[in-house]
Amino acid sequence: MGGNGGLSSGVGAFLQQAEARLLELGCEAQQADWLYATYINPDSEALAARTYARVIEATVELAKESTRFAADRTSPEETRKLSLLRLALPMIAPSDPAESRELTSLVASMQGAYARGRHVPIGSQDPADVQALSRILWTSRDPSVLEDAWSGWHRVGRGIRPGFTRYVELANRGARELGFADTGVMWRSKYDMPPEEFAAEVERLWGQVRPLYRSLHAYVRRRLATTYGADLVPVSGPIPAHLLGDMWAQSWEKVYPVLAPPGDGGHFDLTRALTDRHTPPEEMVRYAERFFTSLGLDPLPATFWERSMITRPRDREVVCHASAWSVDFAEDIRIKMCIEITAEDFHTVHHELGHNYYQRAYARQPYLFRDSAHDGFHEALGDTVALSVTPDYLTEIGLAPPGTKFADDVGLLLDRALQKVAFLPFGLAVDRWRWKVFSGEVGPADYNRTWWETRSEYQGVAPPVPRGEEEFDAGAKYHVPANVPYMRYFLAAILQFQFHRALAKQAGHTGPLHRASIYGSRAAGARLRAMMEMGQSHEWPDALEALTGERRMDAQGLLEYFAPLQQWLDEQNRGAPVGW
Ligand code: X8Z
Ligand code: ZN
Repeated sequence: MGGNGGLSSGVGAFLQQAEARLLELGCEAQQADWLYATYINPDSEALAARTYARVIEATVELAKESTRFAADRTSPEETRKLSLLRLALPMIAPSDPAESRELTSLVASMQGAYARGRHVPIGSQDPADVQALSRILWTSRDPSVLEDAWSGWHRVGRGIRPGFTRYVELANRGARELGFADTGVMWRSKYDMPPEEFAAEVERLWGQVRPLYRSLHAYVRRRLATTYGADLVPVSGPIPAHLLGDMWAQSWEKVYPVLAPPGDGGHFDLTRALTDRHTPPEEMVRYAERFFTSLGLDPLPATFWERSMITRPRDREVVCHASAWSVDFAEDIRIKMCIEITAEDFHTVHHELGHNYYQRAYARQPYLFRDSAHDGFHEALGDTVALSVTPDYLTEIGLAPPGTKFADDVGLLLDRALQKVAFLPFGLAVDRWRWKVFSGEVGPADYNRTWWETRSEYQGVAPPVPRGEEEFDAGAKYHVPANVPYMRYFLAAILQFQFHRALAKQAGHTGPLHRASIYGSRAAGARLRAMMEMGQSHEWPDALEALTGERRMDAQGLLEYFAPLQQWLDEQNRGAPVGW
């Protein structure tokens, strides 16, 4: 046997053992984390932290060991696996066991603090959680009620700040042991390109969509000023964050009724349609499952229905923020959600099943390839499918009775833009801020000021009341205490339109992109499946090409989708201030 073959089999055996060990520890950690997230108590918290620490310890050990294999002596597949070892986790702890336990305990306890957050709203006796407070943000048009719900929820950040500060320190120490300058650099290194190039790539994509966002922002600001008065909504400054119908001002569709194009009387209310027919939570999931099976994908396994958590249990504390799981990295897929019967959750169920269908499609890959091409792909999948929830689709499945009057195209597109275009700068701002925190450019003394500077810069929104450093408003957004990287959602918000455009073409759609639905298209489903089955085995441009024929992320699909709206917004905004 030649030297090359010998070394190569050395690396083969190493990877085989590494993957087996990580799979076993990974399953254990998933099981403990599932128990924790669906039954928060000190024991489940300790177990979740301990099992996660074990995964990190093993990953670090293996990643360090892997440096003994010279890259020129390994096959491309082996080389990719070796580099993925270092990037597999969103957090690396220092190798000191006490510090590693401290870090994973901190993350578990920050998540717990977030889940336990409560505020008694004005006019109520009962503590309300983030879902109930969010509902006030959607429905009330009374600025003082909105401000109270907003400030009340954001107080949760105060208790999260000390843990977060220490977490930044420890997670950075861990990332450095693996050769990254800090945790932010580690996050940016997961995109098959140098981390600096990724930061520039994100800015390029933002540049493509920024004019559309600014047009939308200007229109929304002017209409909100009509509702709330110029005292509250400045003519040319940032919009107060509590008036946009969402706790984080990240998607604005809840305020559609006050922004609707003049004369639009035909807005179909999906929430109303679902509640009128007393849709049970399980049926919400069935709607989404039927969409995926219409594409030729398999029905969900029986265990999905037995093991998922789809409503908030009455007797215990849980993490309600929606998520999708593959507990054994194979067939044991589940969702965890506190489903409410709303249009938003109808959409979120599609989002979560997108994760599950992706997880199941790549389950036959070797362990280290069981992930999406990049994390934006994972987040985009279900949203892509949900873009096909069009008036024609709703009519076809009987959720909208025949003859339902829908809003005209501008109305529909405005509603969609409030969900998707409004989201873009928020999706960007969260990690633009965290990257600076991890790099040390922003220290704890400036956390809150810079959080609002970043949000103001990208989103053009401002806090409703002055915020000092005793607050920690970033901590009031789930993904910050839970250590979930956020740039993935920005990428997904763009990719889903690129996917949708390619799949609509596969499905034989002609005409405007926003009317396309891929429901029932086996051809589109086959494309989707082929891409999902690749998992992380190839660099993401290969996966993108398999689905779309293109190798670059591109916002052109999004711009094409919203083109009629862009034109309409420009007409509406003529002569009015744009920007902040
Ligand atoms: O966190 C989520 C999903 C789970 S991955 C419900 N999303 C982001 C958020 O809620 O902030 C989906 C859209 C953005
Ligand atoms: Zn998701």
